[in-house]
Amino acid sequence: MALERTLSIIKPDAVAKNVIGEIYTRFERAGFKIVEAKMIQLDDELAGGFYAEHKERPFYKSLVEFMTSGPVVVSVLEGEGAVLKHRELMGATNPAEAATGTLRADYAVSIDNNAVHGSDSLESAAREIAYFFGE
Ligand code: RTP
Ligand code: MG
Repeated sequence: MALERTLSIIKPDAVAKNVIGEIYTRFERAGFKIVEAKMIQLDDELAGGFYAEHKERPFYKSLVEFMTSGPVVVSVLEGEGAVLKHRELMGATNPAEAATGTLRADYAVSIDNNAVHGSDSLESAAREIAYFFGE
C-alpha cells in the first residue's frame, strides 16, 4: 500500500462538543501522522467553494450554514492507504447507518451534523489539501 495524505475536517458540531482530542487520539491510534493542522472559522465563500461539487443539491445551503456555524479543525493525515482508511474510520455519511465504533456513530447527531469530513479519493485529497494549505 502507498503512503498517502488525506484531508480531515472536524466539523463545528464536534468542536462544540469538545471532542477534538478524542478524534485526534483515534487518528493517532489508527497509525496516522497529523502533518498539518489549523483551527479556522469558515465563511460562506470558503465553505461554499469547498463543497462546490454539491452546489445544485437541495442540502447545499444548509450544509454551508452548518459549516460556518462555528470553528472547524482542518488537518492533513498521512499514512498507508490514508484516504480509504480515514473514510472507514469516519463511517457512513448518515450516522444512523455508520458502523459501530466509527467516528460518526460515536460523535455525529444527524446526516447534516455529522462531526467529520474526509476526502473521498486521492484526487479529492490533493485538491482539498491545496485548498486549505496551498501546494
Ligand atoms: P463529507 O464530504 O462532509 O466528508 O461527507 P461525505 O463525503 O460522506 O458526503 P457527501 O456526499 O460529500 O456530502 C457532503 C455533506 O453534505 C451533507 N449531505 N446531506 N441530506 C442529504 O441527503 C445529504 N447528503 C449529504 C452531509 O452533511 C455530508 O457530510
Ligand atoms: Mg464528501
